[in-house]
Amino acid sequence: MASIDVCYSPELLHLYDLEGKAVVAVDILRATSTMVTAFAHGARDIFPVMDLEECRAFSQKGCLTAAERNGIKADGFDFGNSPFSYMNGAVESQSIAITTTNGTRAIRLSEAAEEVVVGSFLNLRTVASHLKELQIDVVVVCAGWKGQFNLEDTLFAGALVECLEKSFAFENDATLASLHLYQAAKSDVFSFLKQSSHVRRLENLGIHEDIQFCLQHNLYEVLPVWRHDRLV
Ligand code: 3SL
Repeated sequence: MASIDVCYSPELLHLYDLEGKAVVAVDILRATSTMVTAFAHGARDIFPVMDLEECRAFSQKGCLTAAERNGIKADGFDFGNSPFSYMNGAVESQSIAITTTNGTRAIRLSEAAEEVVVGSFLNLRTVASHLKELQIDVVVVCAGWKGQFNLEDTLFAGALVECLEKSFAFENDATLASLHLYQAAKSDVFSFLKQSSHVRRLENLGIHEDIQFCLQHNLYEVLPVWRHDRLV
């Protein structure tokens, strides 16, 4: 039986061997939720990059560009990191280059895996079905915040473990803890996260709707997958 494991921060990835495994990269607030939303609204492909200048250069190649640092849209880019910006038809059939504080980093640092998919509550069921079919070992890579643990990505990991618990083995405490945390939170994930650091950070920036939006389960059926140099 294939196994599922949870890595709470990209800084811990050196402890994991990703070879031959599937990674689910997750940044619930908000990068991977936003990418899933962009694909659901017709984006052709997404180039997640780690650096602002590298991202900016994609505009020369005909891409839309998006950048966020510390929750704020960076100057000179087409979009920030709010899922609502990607819903008005602007990304239909477009290529987008995006850089965010933590989420794009989690994706790019997972490239050694056999397959990298982008997960969020918005496409939870689709991710789970795909992994059940794939039947290879899975590592959920939580983006965290600047190397530190965060609650929202861990809750997603627990939700995914709950979906897969009958078909995947799990042995380590990180996986078990994420499952228990999600089971404690799932009746009202929003309230559970009220005190969490990134929810407070976003609320201090006046960002409220994005939080509720990103916590919705199974709104979309898209599955962004890493292919060569981009998500498709
Ligand atoms: O860290 C990230 O990648 C972002 O998702 C953070 S924010 O929600 O845009 O502030």
